[in-house]
Order: sequence, then C-alpha cells, then structure tokens
Amino acid sequence: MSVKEELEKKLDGKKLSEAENKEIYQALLQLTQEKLSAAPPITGDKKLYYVSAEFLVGKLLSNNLINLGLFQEVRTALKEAGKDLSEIEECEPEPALGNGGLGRLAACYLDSAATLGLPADGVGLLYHFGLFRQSFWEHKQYENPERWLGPDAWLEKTGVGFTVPFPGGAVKSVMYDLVVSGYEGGCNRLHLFDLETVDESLVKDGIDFDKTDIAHNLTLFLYPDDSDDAGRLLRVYQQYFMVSNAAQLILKELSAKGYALRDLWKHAVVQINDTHPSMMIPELIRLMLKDGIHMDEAISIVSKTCAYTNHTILAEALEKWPMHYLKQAVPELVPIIQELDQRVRQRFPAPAGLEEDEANPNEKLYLIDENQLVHMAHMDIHYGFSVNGVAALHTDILKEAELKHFADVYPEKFNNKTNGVTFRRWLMHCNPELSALVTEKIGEGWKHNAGELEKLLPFQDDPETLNRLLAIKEEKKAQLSAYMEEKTGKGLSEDSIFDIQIKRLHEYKRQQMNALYIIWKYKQIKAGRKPARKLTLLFGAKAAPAYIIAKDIIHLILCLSELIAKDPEVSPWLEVRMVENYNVTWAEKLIPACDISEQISLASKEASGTGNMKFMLNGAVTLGTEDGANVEIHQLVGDGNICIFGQSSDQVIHLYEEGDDRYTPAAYYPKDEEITELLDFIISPTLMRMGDPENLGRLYRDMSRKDWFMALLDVKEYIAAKEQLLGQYEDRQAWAKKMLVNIAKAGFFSSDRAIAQYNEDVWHLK
Ligand code: 26V
Repeated sequence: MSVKEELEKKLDGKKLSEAENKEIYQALLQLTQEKLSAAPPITGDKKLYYVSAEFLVGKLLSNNLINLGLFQEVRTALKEAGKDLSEIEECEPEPALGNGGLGRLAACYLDSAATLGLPADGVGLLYHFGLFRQSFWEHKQYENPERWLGPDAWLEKTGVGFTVPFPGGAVKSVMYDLVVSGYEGGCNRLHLFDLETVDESLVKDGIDFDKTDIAHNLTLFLYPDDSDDAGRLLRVYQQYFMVSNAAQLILKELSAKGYALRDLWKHAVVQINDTHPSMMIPELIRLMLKDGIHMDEAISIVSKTCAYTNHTILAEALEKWPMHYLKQAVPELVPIIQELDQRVRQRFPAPAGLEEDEANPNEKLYLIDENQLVHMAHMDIHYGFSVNGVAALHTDILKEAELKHFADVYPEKFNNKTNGVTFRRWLMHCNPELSALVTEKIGEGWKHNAGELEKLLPFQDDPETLNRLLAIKEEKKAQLSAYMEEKTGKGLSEDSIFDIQIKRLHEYKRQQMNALYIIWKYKQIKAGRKPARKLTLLFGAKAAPAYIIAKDIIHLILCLSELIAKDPEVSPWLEVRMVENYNVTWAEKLIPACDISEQISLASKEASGTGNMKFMLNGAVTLGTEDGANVEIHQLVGDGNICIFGQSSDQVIHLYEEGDDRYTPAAYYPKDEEITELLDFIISPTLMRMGDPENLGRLYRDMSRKDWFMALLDVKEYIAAKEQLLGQYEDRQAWAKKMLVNIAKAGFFSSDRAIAQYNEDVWHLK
C-alpha cells in the first residue's frame, strides 16, 4: 500500500485533498507510530542510560519520517493533494522538556545513539508544563504555562511504575515512552516519568503553584522558580524522583535479563548529564545495600557504572545543596552521602603539621563543605569513572583551573568530548534545499558519514555551486520572512543581511553587548553614515523568571526594536526583531536563513555552544570570541572563514583573579568617550520615554558599575569586527566561498562522531 493509501485508510476513506491539516496530522502520527513500533528495538549485552533533567526533543513528525525513510514520499503525496507538510507540522505541539543547550544536546545524542545502533535509552521527567511559554507585553517578558501534553503528543503510556519513598509518604510513578528512531536504523526509547497523583489544577496564576504540595506538584514544571527555599527544596524532590525511578528501572531491566546485581557495571552504564541527576550514585548504593550487598562493594560497583558530564563552569550553576534540604527531602540518602564524604576525608586528610588557623588544602575535594553544603559534582567525580567536558577549551579549563585539584588526583578520569548535533534535524529536516544540493554534488554518503562533507571543498571555486548556495540562502530568508509575517503580521527585508543571536538569555552570552552595537549603529545612521545594505538583527531568548538583569536586557532590546522601527530615518537601514517564545521550532526556521552567527560569549564562559555548529552547517559565518567550540570551528575553517575578536580565555581568567589589574568597568566608563555615549543612551530621554525607567536604569547601573561579564572589555573590538564582516558580505562570491568552507568543515560537529567517541572511550557498548 502506498503512503497515500495508508493515510486515506486512516482518514476513514476521506481523500487527502479533502482532509483538514489537523486530521492529516493525526493520521500521520498514527501511521508513524505504527511503523516505529514495528522497527527493530536495539538490543545488546550492555546498555547506556542517559539520565537528564532535560530532553529538548523538538517536534517529532518530520524527524521520524526522515529516519524511517518516508519523508520524501510523504511530502510528495501531500503536495500532490495540495497539502504542505510544514503547515501540517504546525498542528504538532513542541514538547517543552528543556531549557537550552544541555537539553537539546541530550536529544541529539539519543538520535545518534539509535543511528549508530547502540542500545541507549534516555531517562527523565514528564513535565506537564515544561519550560514556561514566553510572551512580550510593553517590551517585557511574561511567563505562562506551556501545556503541550494531549492527544497530539507522541507519548505512549507504559504499564511500568515505581514507588518512590519520601518522608511525607511514598509517591507512585507512571512511565511514558517516546520512541527514538535512528536514521535508517533501529529504535531506542526515552523514558519519561510522571507522578501518578500529579494535579494540574495546582497551577493558578501564570506559572505560580503551591511549591510545598510534593505529592501533587513534582512533574508540573521544569526548573520551577528557585529563588526561595520552597522552590529549591522542590528541585531536590524532583531530582530524587527522577533518579529513584531511573535506578529502579535499571535494576529491574538488569534482573529481567537474568544478571546479578553485582554485575551491574558489566551490563549498564549511566551517563549523568550535569549534576541534576547526581543523586543517582547514592540511590543506586542505597538499593544495593537493601539487597544485601556490603557498602564497600556497592560503592565499587556504582563507581564503575556512573560517568559524569560537566556542562558549565559558572559557579551559580554548579549545584550545592544545603545538608538540611537533603535531610528533609531524602533522609535515606544522607547517611550514604556522609559515608562517601568520610571516605574522601580519610583518603585526603588535612596535611600533617597544619596550623590551626591554616586552611586545609584538601577541603576542596570533600563532598560536604564547612558550611554543610553538598557539592554534587564532587560526588560525581570521586564516585564515577569518567568526567568529561564538552569542548576542548572547556575540558582544558576544567583540568587546569576549575577542577584542577580533582584532575591532579584522577588524571585518568578526565576526558574531552566535543559536542555535536544531529545532521538529520539540523540539515536534512530544516534545510532540505541545501541537503539536496550537497547530495547532488557529493552523493548520499555524508548522511551516514558526515566527514564526507569535505568532498564539497573542491567546489569552492565553482561559480555554479556558489551561486546555488547564495540562491538557497535567499530562499530560506524568504521562507523565514513568510513565517514571521504569518506569526507576527510583519515580514522581513529579504535582501538585508540576517544577523542572528538565539540562545538562553544570560549575561555571559552577552546579548547586552549586541545591544550596545545596535545603539552604535543607530547613532551612525542618525549621523548620516548609512551602510551599504540594510542589517536585520534577530534575537530569540528566554530569561529565567527570577533573573532580573536578563529580563532588563530583553527590555532594552525590545525598546530598541520599537525605537528603530518607528524612526523613518533609521528603519530602511536597520531592523531589530526578537521572536516571542523562542524554541526548537523557531531555531529550525531561523538557522537556515542566517548570514552571521553571533557567538559572542565572554571567553572561558561558554562551555561549548551547539547553535554555533548548527549555523555553520547551514552556511552562516561565525562572528565570535575564542570560546567553547568556537575555538575548534576556528581551527577547522581557518582565519578567512570566521570572524574572531575579543580577549582570550587566559586573559579573561586572569582578569577575574585578585589584584590591581582585576577588571573594572570604571576603566571604560566614563573614561572612554565612545563607550560612555553608548551606555548613556540606555538612560537617555529618547529610550526612557519608550521603556520603563526602572528596568533601563537598573541595567545601566549594572553595566557601568559591575559588568561582571565584561561587555565593555570587548565591545569596541566587537563593533569593529562586525563592521568588517558586514563589509565582506558585499563580495558575494567570496562570501559564498566562506559559506561553502563552513558547510564542508562541519562534519566534525556531527553528534554521530561525538557518540562514537563516548562509546569508544567511556561506554564500551559494542
Ligand atoms: C543550570 C541551571 C541553574 C539555575 C536554574 C536553571 C538551570 C538550568 C540549567 C542549568 C545547567 C545549564 C547547563 C547548560 O545548559 N550548559 C550548556 O550545555 C551545552 C551542551 O553541552 C553547551 O553547549 C553550552 O555551552 C552550555 O552552556
């Protein structure tokens, strides 16, 4: 039966051309799910459990169709019936199960593990409202619940569930599964645990709810506001609910295969994705003790089973839980954590002869510090067998600075795994036009072996290929413009340069420095210095609900956007747009249309970045600092195909150290006239009329007095670099060549490569 016939059967005989998009979506959902269930499950003697608080999977329809090899057939059948697959996809809700890079990485990794035929399941939580839905009103962010669950979601309810002990009474879980299809391969699963007694009616006003009602709230939201005790305590409860379910599932599967508990490490490996699942270690130990295994052996088994990935060096994101929270939420783990800490203290006691007032240099290795804070990462490092960073520079910083004392003790545990992204979603799905061109030039091989993209290099002087690349970029810009028009009522200037910064809003990512550029450019145009071509700056970013300065930065960008749009002198040359509720679906539309990829974090602060890889793969040129994976992109494409600026990570790390040459914005404001003018504009009457003086004033004070992430340090170099890059855009052939080299060199950033390395060095699955 053809796909068309199968679909029409599901539509009770209705013709495809007569069916509503919603009906077609549901028929496609059913059909795809049937095919996925029939696909062979990936099996093996040893299985990976990727435990993560986030899985930002994005919409699943097209991705599954691609992996099942049905994408083209379905697209054509729909087209013949006068239907458009991308419009049908609009019916699919996007699961909001992640916050940013760490969650999207987890989703790419599941795709690649299934593609490589590795037995690897994800384990996480089923948040009913996920991350909040963002809306803008009067240039400010508001948060609303994002209810994505319903009949149109892909989840399958399983019969599996566990009991999770909490002091106030045990709660029960229900496991839901998402089938994870590999490209032309078998299937794994993403197991998402829900609370059986969850009560959505707790959510009252916006995203507020009773944070203390643990028996009913555990799976309502991802990262509930943790600015108060109740919110932080809830995070601990949530994390324990996640790991206790994961641990019970792993042991159940082990025993179903007939293996003994003490052989766990031979048949299972647990990847702890940042510190949110760190309690996996004491929980597995607890379950082993209950089963009669002695502490020494339990610790040894678990230590051979668990591996840890670090995704950030930002102090505020390195989790440290007060002991009294753990005593309240997970009292059964407390004696185990204390025992684990004691063993470290015995192994690394205070050096003999230490004076009483002298600090113990080994203190920083301990799990529980003198303030009774439990350092979750320390537990992972001592009691896991592998610690990895997510880009070469990041791993170096971990080994040489942030975690140096650990790397000195366990050099063999530390390793680098530079991040990757799945080319199925980030090229084949989001840019079928470019995929087709690549295939036409170099064949299909790149789809399974991304390194083959290098075969494009011989085309870098071929005008036909270069012109086709430029034409595809134009087409993707037109598509984005049409989408914007549909969503916001206003399209984009398609012949302008598209400069894009999309990522979570954080001061270290320096959206505020980009805003200073906008002010600079606005002033230039006002002074009569018009550019060769219009520039469109596109932003997408959510700010954490309690992160005040991040929200102020959004406010500044939205004010600038309106100011410029309303100024007839400036608007023909400059446009600033911030998309509402930036998510995976938006990224898929924005990235293929991008000319300039903004990767401007303060060097040393962005562990890797993965958007940078997706942009490069789609032929954008990076404007970036030597940070995270930008360093490796730079090495691969060479100086001529990237625009690098700013202070190096070594210099930045030095500027954070104590001493007279420590960084201060006072070195620039009000000393430097140009910078002073830019900052003063934030509180100028022009802008204050447009925005809220409280938000703008607070941001101005923060940037001129604290500037913790050193925007003023790099801003002048940034402006100069951006201007230079904009100039280079005008030589269209030379620019197309840069695009081509970026695409050709992107193969290294395939998540298939990253997963193959994890398997080779860490997991040893097959
Ligand atoms: C921390 C926190 C702390 C406060 C509450 C919300 C929240 C949410 C997540 C996190 C952990 C953030 C870690 C993270 O997403 N890191 C990103 O990981 C990417 C994948 O490795 C990497 O490309 C990015 O550079 C890194 O920022």
